[in-house]
Amino acid sequence: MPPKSNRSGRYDFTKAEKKWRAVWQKEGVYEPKLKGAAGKRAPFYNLMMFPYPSAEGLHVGNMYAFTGSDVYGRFMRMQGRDVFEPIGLDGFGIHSENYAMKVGTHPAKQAATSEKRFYEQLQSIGNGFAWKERLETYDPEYYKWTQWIFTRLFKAGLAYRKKQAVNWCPKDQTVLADEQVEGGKCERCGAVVEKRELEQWFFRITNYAERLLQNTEKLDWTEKVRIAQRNWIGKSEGAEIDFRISNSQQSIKVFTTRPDTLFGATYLVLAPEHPFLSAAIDKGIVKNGEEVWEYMKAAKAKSEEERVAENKEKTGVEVKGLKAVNPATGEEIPVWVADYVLGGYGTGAIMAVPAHDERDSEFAKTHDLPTRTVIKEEDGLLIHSDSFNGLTVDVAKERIVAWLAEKNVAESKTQYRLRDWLISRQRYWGPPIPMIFCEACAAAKKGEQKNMPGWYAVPDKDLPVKLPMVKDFRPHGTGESPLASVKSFYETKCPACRSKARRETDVSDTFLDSAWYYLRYPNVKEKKRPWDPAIIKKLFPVDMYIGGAEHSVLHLLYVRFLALALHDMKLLSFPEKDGAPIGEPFPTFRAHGLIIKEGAKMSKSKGNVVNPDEYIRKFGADTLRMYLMFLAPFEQGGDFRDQAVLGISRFLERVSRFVGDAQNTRSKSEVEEEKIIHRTIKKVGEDIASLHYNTAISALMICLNGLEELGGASKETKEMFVKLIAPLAPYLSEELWRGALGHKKSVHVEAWPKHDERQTREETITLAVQVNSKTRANIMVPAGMDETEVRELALGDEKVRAILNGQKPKRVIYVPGRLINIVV
Ligand code: ANZ
Ligand code: ZN
Repeated sequence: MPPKSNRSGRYDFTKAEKKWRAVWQKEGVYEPKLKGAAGKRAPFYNLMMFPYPSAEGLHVGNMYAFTGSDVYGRFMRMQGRDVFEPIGLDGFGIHSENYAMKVGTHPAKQAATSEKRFYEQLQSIGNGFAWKERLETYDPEYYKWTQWIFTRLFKAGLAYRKKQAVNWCPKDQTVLADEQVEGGKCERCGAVVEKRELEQWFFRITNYAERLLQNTEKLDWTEKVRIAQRNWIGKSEGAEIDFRISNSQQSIKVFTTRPDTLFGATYLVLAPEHPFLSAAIDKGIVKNGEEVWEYMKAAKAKSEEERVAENKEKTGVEVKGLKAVNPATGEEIPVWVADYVLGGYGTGAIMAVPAHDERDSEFAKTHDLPTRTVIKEEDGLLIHSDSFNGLTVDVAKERIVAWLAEKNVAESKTQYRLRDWLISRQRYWGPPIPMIFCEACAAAKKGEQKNMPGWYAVPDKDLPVKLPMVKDFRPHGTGESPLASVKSFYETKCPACRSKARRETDVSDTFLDSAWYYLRYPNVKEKKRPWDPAIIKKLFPVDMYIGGAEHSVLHLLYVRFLALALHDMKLLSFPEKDGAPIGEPFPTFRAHGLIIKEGAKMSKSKGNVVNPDEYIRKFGADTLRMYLMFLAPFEQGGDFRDQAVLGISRFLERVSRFVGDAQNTRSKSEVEEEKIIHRTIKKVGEDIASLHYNTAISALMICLNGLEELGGASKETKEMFVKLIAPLAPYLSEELWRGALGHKKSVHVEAWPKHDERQTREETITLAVQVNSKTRANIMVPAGMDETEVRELALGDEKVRAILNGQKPKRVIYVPGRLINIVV
């Protein structure tokens, strides 16, 4: 619960906030000029990640992120830029659908309710949103183009179908997204999640792996997010090596980053998914087929995380009746199946080198398998490796691959961890995948893409494929989307031969909705095309993108992939900026921190969720905004403390009184006044530009203290001060600007004040503090400080006090500009 308000009634924020919101809207203060040539003001696209309308309405975490982004946007507007700061709702998807199910309503109905609530809240927080350009991903006007993008990716060969195992909850009888699986269990009911094989749509993001990786180096992004992307793409350079299976014509390819350790490969391990296994069992050449089969089945039901967990027991079964041949030594080595080898990475098979690989070593110990050291610990050179002995690892890597390549049993290979983007969701609340399958064309081997007989994209004129309103939107447990039981939906005609055909009934992943929303914002009025090339050229790439670090990978990679792909298809074109490669939508990205509540994570069960509405009602939006920004550096996040809100509330009251007071228009010292305000201008400007809002706010507090001590300030000083708080406290600043200070136009379109450099020069000097002529500390003091003050400072220094330990100084010698010596 927020503490009691301490408002004195001087500034009625509830009234003022309502009034200024209406005025801003009427005057179009936050509506930039999107069309036509850039006017006097260069455009600035200030983007924040849009929210998905969760159950509880706007969360204080959203508010924290939005305010931080808005402060920056307002600052840029005052720097003379024509700022575009849009907002919308990411309302399609599993989150929203699950919530609707939980409260027993239809997702479409719930969306309407959430929309109303969210927009009301978003209005109240005081952001400079361009309200005319808002969008909702579930609006057919929007998802028409989401579907259009899908069809373009399909036509470019970047969308394809493949069978893949999906998470299946046996209790809820539904497919789950990866995010809905926690520790191998269903997040809703706790049942152990199984795997099911389903035909699904994928986007070929892996085609872009190298470019995404290379480009990452040139983006001005929060470092940890860049690192996360690099790791997610996970480039590994190594080789594929063939191991022949003895007494057969077949061989198994392994992927290794350490071909230099080949002489130490003492057994081979196949992933339980490896196709060679089931084939060999079918042919009857596996002596313990039954046992291997059981193991394969059990392993496939486990989650990947579980399988690769470091401390996990390394289980496995020897595949009896099979032997592999180490191509370097010619030795026969055993073949095993083990779930620590993943089917979806590399070739799904490894050469095990227990002497030099941690996991292999554990496995070998557990199952009593041989180990051979091939790299000497002392000097790192090869041993037990024939003609390669004595080489360094790096040289050996190359030479061994070259040697095997000549015999045609190896080649260099670059491997990425990144997988293709799984688009299909067997759910209801999403945009239907705009594809049609025709049996007749499939039989005749016809289709839009050579390798996908029978498949056609829905023609543009038939978009959007509208999501039908169906009562029965819940997953049916068949592994199919609920749309698969809506005949009127799926029955259609083949776009090519007009025979009876069937629509795809899966919907697409929510991440597709959010992979292009930023392109649509300035184009929401376009009816006939997704975007106007002139607007794109003028406004893109986005100047500043702010959002959560939890989106380091999925969203932030998808969105980059899609922009690059659309560029390559010539469907999108915007210029390069700030050294970011062409087609990169976000040259600058900053991740904000997270808010906790009095040391604990906010959660409904703990009852400590901060509801912004209550604080806004009690203290006004400005107080909450400023408090949130004062907590900690924006990129770090911090701890929300109820009582601390009062401090900011009092500060804003003081600002209101000080600026509004018509009596105090003169200070005791104009010289001091100038110094104070110019230093503040400099400091606040630098801090806001680097998102250090907390220190900007403390500078404003120090400034007000100083001015109050001087007993007043000129109108000019007050005006400058009001401009400085404008990005942080948009309502109060406007009230003072147009009220007490008597201006007609909004403070938010004013130019940021310029500081006078001469006034800001800090004339400080460093003094050595000695105790009995031995230097014990250094202190910084203003150049003109008098001796008594310097003495006090020196004696108060912590280190000096520790040394004096209560002794009274006999004498203090002061050498101005150099040192102060305390004799005891
Ligand atoms: C032999 C070896 C010796 C390996 C050694 C490592 C160290 P990164 O860097 O992540 O790409 N590996 C290959 N495919 C795998 C799969 N499907 N599942 C589990 N592990 C797999 O890792 C590449 C290394 O991981 C490969 O190099 C392989 O083990 C293993 F001293 O081969 B190595
Ligand atoms: Zn057909």
